[in-house]
Amino acid sequence: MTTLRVAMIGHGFMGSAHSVGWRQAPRMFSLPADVEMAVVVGRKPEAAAAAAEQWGWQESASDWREVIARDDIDIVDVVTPGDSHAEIAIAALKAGKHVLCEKPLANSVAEAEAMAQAAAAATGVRAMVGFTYRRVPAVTFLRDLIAEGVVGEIQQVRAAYRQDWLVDPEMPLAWRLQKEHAGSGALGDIGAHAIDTTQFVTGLAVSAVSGTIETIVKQRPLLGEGSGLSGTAADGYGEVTVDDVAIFTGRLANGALVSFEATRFATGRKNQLTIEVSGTKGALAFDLEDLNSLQFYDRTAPADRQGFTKILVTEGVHPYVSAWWPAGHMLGYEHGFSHQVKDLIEGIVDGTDPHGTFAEGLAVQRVLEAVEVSSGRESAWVSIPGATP
Ligand code: 4PW
Repeated sequence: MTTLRVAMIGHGFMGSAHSVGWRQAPRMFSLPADVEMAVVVGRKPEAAAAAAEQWGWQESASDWREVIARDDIDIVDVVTPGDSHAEIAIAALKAGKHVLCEKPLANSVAEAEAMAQAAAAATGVRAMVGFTYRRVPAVTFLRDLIAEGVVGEIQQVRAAYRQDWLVDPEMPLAWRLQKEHAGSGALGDIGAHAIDTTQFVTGLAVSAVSGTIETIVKQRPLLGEGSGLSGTAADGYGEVTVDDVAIFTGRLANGALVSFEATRFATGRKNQLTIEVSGTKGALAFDLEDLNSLQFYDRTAPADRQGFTKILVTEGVHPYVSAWWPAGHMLGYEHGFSHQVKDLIEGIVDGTDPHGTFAEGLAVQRVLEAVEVSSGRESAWVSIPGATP
């Protein structure tokens, strides 16, 4: 059996999540290739060595260019902030490596276009963007049910990603709050998931948007030590240069309307991605805070038996589930990262692109940019006489 050796560039919060995926997938699924966690790369040698030790990477390094040039590396996994995705992913594709890149694909449409072109031009090489929630079994199953026609014609969608980690005005200025590193704020970091999930489960592209983005807390303490979605403050304050909240309307290719919300100010909502798809025959809803289930409403059921019912997506017949525990046992956030690895390895061996292609990442990037363009146009607001502040 072929052995595929992985280099992971970056090792923050997403690096930990990806490491779990690389470690677990070959143990839980029978993959068509062996996978080796070869090297983890980080700018600070000591931190990269600690990450290698913690997650079981064979070695660590500090220069991603040297690692990408190595003949013994087959897959490059990019888990750095968005400002380096394009440079690393394009270099890796040109070097003939398969690439898994965290979302959003890039910090701009221009970068995402260059990445999609590089992926299309790289023959025999797979490129995948890490929209991990596609591979939560309930979300994959939701997509399958819609494709089967259980909701009929889609007439309306509600999609939201809500977190609350920025409600505290003293939460420091992490890289996710700096445009030069993150590209955008709630919009690109979590709104990208809401957009991608909508396009993925409905099979319909978002064709137009109208919306508003806003920064609620405009200055924050400078970051001392930081990791993931938390950090400690250093002296002084700095400018928040991204949005905290994005609220927008989208139109799908079939004409249906979508209400989107992406916010880090939803007090009490810790990490809630929700989607509800309403159609002529029924409706389906998913909530990441209850990720082992779907809600299904069947309009064709007898009138005296109608109402949303809960489907537990924990059985061997559901996507990905049979590889894990006996039926009825729950899965969590981290399993999506293993499912992502499974699909990528199978795609590499089959020579087919797993879903979540760079072209799909580019499609999301175009929607993100359109929301920012729309938000910049004051004409989108119509004032109410007598109510204007
Ligand atoms: O991709 C997203 C992250 O950047 C995640 O899925 C959730 O929001 C958790 O962290 C952020």
